Amino acid sequence: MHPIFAAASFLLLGTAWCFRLPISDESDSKEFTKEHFEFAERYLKTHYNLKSNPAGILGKPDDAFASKLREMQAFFGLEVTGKLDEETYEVMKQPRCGVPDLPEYNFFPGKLKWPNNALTYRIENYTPDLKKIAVDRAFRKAFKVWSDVTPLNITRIHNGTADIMISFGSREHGDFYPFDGPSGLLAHAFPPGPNLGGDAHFDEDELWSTSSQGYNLFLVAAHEFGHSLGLEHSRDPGALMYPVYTYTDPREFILPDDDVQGIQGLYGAGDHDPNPDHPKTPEKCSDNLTLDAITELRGELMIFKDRFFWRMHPQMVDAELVQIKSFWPDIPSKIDAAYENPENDHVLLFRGRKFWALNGYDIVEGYPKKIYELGFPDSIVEIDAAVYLSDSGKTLFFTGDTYWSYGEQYQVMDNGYPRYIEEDFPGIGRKVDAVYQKNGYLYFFNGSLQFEFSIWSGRVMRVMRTNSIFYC
Ligand SMILES: [Ca+2]
Ligand SMILES: [Ca+2]
Ligand SMILES: [Ca+2]
Ligand SMILES: [Zn+2]
Ligand SMILES: [Zn+2]
Repeated sequence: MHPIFAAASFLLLGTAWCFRLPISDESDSKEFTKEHFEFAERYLKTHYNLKSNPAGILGKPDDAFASKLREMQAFFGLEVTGKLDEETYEVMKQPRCGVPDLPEYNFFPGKLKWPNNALTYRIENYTPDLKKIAVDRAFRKAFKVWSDVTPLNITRIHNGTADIMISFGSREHGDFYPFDGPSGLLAHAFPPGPNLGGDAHFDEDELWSTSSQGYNLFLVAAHEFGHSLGLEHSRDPGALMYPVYTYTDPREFILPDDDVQGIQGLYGAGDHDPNPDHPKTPEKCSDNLTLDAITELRGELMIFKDRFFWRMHPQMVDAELVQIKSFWPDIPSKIDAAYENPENDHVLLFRGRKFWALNGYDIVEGYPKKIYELGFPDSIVEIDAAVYLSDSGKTLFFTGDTYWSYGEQYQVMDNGYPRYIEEDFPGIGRKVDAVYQKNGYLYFFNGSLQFEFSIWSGRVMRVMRTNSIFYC
């Protein structure tokens, strides 16, 4: 039935992200080869039930291909064109679960659930990548993710047939849904039912880990067990049941709200939830929207909020929401402030006392650094917002009700700072959540309001809602 997390080892090397780089218009005109189309065709066959064979007609895919491509683009919130483009191709390349994204194409259609709340699982074999005890722990913790929020009682047995039989296998492993070697498909699980129903299979050709190396067994298992219990894929990029693999520190993992709603829709709530604070995915058009940080990156806007950021390309109306960790597994999952210095093509991201420099999507060597290296006194423990002014070569840092000016050329904090925000930027309030510069204006965000401040005339020209940045 359902297949898999498709992993791509080249993603781990970081090279795959070159597809995501808005470096120049060159990337838009990239020629797709026969191989690209064949890859896209295989992807649509596996996950969108594409039946025909369009790849032979290079550059002129047939209607079935285009229509499946549109379904896929809609699922991932991409621009729906029915054409293979960079954005679409890069999403296809991401490591993911191979279970089809559209429930109507699942092997067992309809809402499936276990008829009673007492379930069993059995671990049939082990991966050589981890100690047995680490595998046992990962699976136990992965079931607990679901049993914590439902009345489900899931216990392990060591003999006989369990409802959920768990195994590692490579290539053809006995269910007509073969794995594909390293990368590609990672794992798959069957929805509730007899025999294969509920069973979860993990591709032994992946490197399984308890860390951010390779693929984290707990995270993949928690996702697969969601299928074992009856959940389908979610379109919410913050959900565990989103089909694409994203690393999260397992120690910090709390089941997202979208998944809680899904599983409780099948089994109801339990009576003791140890972590009732389930993270919600931000909604860009919410009237109460507030932001963490904003920066440009080579002409694209990156708008940070909680563990996500929106990417906004100037030519596209729809912003794409992605998890910070899916780009940089090693930086914190929340950002305080961010700015771009186009002179050295670096984007700086701040969290607490530390900051990171990015060149494109790569973290520059030697980072993170401490903010004190920029000249801040010990009393400053975080930066609220930052913006680089190209005319003066200064970066402004906002902390509480004051701001600082930093000369990028000589890398020193300017004398006479900090100064009060209110005195030099009248009308924007006493603090700044996020700021960026465009066409001679500074756009300050404070709570649910956005202030357009003219640098030239030194005053607020317009006040808008924060969510207007998304054309809501
Ligand atoms: Ca079974
Ligand atoms: Ca694989
Ligand atoms: Ca901020
Ligand atoms: Zn899945
Ligand atoms: Zn299988």
